[in-house]
Amino acid sequence: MKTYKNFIGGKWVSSPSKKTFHSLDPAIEKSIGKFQDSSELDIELAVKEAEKAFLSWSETPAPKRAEILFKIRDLLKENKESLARLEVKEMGKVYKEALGDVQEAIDIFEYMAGEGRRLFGFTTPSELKNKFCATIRRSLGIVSLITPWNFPIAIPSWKLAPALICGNTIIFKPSSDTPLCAIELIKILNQAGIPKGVVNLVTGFGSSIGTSLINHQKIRAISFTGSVETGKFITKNAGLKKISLELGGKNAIIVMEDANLELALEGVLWGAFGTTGQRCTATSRVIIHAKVATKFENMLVNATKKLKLGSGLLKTTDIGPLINKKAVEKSDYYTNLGLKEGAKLLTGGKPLSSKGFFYQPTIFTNVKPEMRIAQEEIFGPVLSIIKIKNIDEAIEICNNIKQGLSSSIYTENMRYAFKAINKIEAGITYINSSTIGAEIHLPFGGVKETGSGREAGIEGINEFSETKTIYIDYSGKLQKAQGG
Ligand code: UN1
Repeated sequence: MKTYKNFIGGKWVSSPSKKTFHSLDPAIEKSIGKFQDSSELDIELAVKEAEKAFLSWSETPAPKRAEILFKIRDLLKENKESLARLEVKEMGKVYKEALGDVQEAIDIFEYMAGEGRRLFGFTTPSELKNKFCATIRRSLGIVSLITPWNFPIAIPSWKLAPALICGNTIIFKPSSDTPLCAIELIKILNQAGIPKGVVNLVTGFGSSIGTSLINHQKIRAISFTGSVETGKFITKNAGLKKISLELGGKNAIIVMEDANLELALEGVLWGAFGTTGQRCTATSRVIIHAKVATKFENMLVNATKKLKLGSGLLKTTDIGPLINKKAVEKSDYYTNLGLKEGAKLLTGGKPLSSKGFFYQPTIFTNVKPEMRIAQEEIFGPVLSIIKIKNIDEAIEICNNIKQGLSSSIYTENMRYAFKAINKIEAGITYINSSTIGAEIHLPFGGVKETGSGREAGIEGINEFSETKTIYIDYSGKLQKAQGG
């Protein structure tokens, strides 16, 4: 069994903790390698290296930094299939989706490399004569990137690419469920020529290194994707650091009485059961007009029963395993809870008895909006159907949750669509498309307990740079703004 190391200061090193942990293939419950169970000492070391590397990296002209990012894009392209296969092995998603995950990484490195020749500030007139006003962007310093397992190549890349183009140095802690994907990604960054100390990878658990990653005095910003619970912990413990948090959702698809039901069916299947329901953007509620509910439920149950569970490497597989045993227990817990709460189980509701962390795609109907299965994020293939009588009720129920990441409405009615755009409390609203499928050049993030900040697109640049305002007075005399 191979033991993998941390990457600190340009070298692969073992943790002084001398402890390791395993990463499992969730389809067969077998270890794929041993990884450093790091301690605070590793973070200390990584911060030192990141600090040493900062001056030279932040002073490297952004178009030069971009050349390395373009190289990373090229290497990701070259290694797309092998990275995708590794993702299937370590995380379980089906191969086609894994290819999409790597493609998202390719896209964001390309986009952010392009930013190397932009990183725009702006100029604006002064209220005074002979005075020039502008803004520039500056690097933040050392940033901490803490990433989940569900997009083990894409989400780290969403954070690494903008952090790098903005000239920051990085401490990167990937999920303890997908350390090997992170290691392979870092190998590519290293091969592309990222200077030593600029990106430091430390594997391990939030329980042992999370706190120092969050409150280390030298770390200037934290970008985290994961649970609400950890998000709240970060907010409490980070002090005055710049924080960006993406904490998931309880995303709904609204299906109105005039919707194209075939289209809505495809959107619901993809949103609820794609990636085995393990996306922050996954569809976990269908809010449907009572007039079409029974018809749609029949269509949905028939289609769901045809979905095949299995290894993500098999062409015949529609749904891969969940990430680990705990995730299976969580889906099962919510299924039992749904039954207790009085919802009606239409299909699924059980783990598979074979090896691997598989759970049947599960659909409940007659769900009341306030039931816990309709309120709490399950992060598994468990879907709740709620019936409504009109658009206002649909939007009210859609909004009556703690989080607000993604949302969707299927309708042919422009008035319904614009009402959804204006009234739904979420960072993303799709019209006639599922709740998943964000593109990297648009901002990604949410409202309420989904957290703060926006990743990707130009707003990703804002997360990893700070603005300096410049006033240049060339009048040769003291001019007073606001007249004195
Ligand atoms: C996530 O689940 O955290 O929009 C990210 C999507 C993907 C990204 C999901 N492009 O579903």
